[in-house]
Amino acid sequence: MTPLHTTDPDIAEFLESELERERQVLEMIPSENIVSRAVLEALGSVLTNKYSEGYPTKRYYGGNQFIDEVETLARERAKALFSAEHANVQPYSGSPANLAVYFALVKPGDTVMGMSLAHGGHLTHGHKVSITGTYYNAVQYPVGDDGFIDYDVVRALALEHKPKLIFCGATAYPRIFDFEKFRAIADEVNAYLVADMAHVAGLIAGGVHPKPFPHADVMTTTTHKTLRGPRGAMILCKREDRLHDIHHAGSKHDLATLIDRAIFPGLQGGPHNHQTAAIATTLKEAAEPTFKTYAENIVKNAKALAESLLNEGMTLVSGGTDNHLILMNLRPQNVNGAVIETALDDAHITVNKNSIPNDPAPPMKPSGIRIGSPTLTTRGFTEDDMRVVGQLIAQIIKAPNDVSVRESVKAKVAELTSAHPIYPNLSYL
Ligand code: DSN
Repeated sequence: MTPLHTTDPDIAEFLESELERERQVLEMIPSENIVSRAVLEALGSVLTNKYSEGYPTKRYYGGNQFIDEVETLARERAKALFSAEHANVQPYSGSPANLAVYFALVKPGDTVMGMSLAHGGHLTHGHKVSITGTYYNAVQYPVGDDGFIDYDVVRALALEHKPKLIFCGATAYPRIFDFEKFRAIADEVNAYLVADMAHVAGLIAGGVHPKPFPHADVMTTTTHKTLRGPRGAMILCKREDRLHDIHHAGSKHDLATLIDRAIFPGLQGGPHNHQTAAIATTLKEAAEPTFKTYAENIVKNAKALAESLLNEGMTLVSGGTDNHLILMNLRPQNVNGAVIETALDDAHITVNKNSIPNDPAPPMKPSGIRIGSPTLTTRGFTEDDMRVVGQLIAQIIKAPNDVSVRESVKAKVAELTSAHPIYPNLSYL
């Protein structure tokens, strides 16, 4: 039982450096978070030692009595939290989870529809370089000129192309999804409705974003974003395949079985049991009343940040936010997102460059940045703190090459991070 810092001091050093980096920066990438000590413990556990291909009580390996308990608990907690009839907690991450849904529900060459990556969607919603845009006939819907989903446009595209599967969900969309409207469109063309809620799963769990069920057939989500768990994913679904006679006539499987079989043996081998345990712990934390407060604060903080940026003269896609993220249009400042990402990084504020809808600039030098509130909210930042953060970000945007501005922002960041410390007793050395 030699400790890491003795066995592999190089890696221990890198872990310590990353821990220090996380302590010192304002981490504002909206898809990131800071997990609890309990989640870290479950993730770093002996469960990584075990093979358990299959599902609880139906495994291809012996010795799975405790793994079965862990996975069953994770599934039950997921179902309860998201009002789902069935849960699969084995997807390694979000992209395989989405791929399994395609594999379960449609055939190569079938028409599918999702939000365009360039308008805030995800690669796996049918982008042309993704397997999902290569093996399937993927139709992509945009957002309207106001930055909001235009449900009339989504409907018109659906009626024109008749997709068998419609994805809703996004990675850079600051507004609420209307599942009822999506379902009405899906019903008109007999399509399955899949809600990829990776970004807002924690907001759904905390009651500050509508739930996809009962409108969606399937919900996918990663577990490491607003839900504040380990890297991983889940697929939640209805049990019944309501379109069985139209799309799966002859199959003896219900929807839940189609999904389970798509994950294993369709796409994956042995589940990552340490990840499953950490997901179970995450779901327990997310069911606590304190998590509801956390989710409310994520949205309040994002709104306070948006307000502060607007006061500084910044331009936000859709004019603001209803959730945990802000998509800023930097074109009026005549600077690209890559330059600002680097300048903010140097000032210890971490964001990511991002395309804006109808962006004339290329993806590596896009016209926007994406900023989120989940991590700072975990650290205990208040709305007042977020207003200060908005001013700091604006100072950098207004003078990206000014070294003295950068140094003064960095000093203010150090004050804010010391006022809201993380992992006080953790060390890898
Ligand atoms: N890469 C994730 C994000 O940052 O939004 C989406 O998968």
